[in-house]
Amino acid sequence: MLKKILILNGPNLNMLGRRENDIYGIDTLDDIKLMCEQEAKNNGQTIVFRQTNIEGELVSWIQEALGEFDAIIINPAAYTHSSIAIHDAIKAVELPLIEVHLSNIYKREEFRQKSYISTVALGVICGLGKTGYKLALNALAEHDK
Ligand code: CA2
Repeated sequence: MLKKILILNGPNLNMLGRRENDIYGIDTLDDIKLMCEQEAKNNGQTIVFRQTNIEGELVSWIQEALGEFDAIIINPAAYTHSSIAIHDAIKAVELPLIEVHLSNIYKREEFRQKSYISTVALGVICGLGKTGYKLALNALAEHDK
């Protein structure tokens, strides 16, 4: 079982619950963090939950996860659709990683329908709101059991 999980969140996710509630729901990122802490506890996992608006910070955190964490859950937000740097970092560390999106990116604008992350992810969850984070933790708890 993959026990130590790093959960990363990209740009503007710190705004959750304040705007665009119709797309992203009413929960704040702190609410999602609390839900993840609860789920991880039930699963016997430990988590570190982070958010940044800076692409390079995500790259550094992914690199630093090597030897520190068993797996990564990431919502790269808008960098999903543009970041070769995040793609390369994920490929380099070879840690199991689940890509999560609150919204169904395939039902939205065409520019959101391309992910640079999916090809280096173990799995992808989108369109299920905050439940996607919970499902990702549960999938990692089951992985390689
Ligand atoms: O559906 C998702 O989780 C996304 O990763 C969210 C990103 C978006 O760029 C991706 O295409 C899909 C945007 C997060 C921004 O969240 C906001 C929340 C409230 C107000 C403004 C932005």
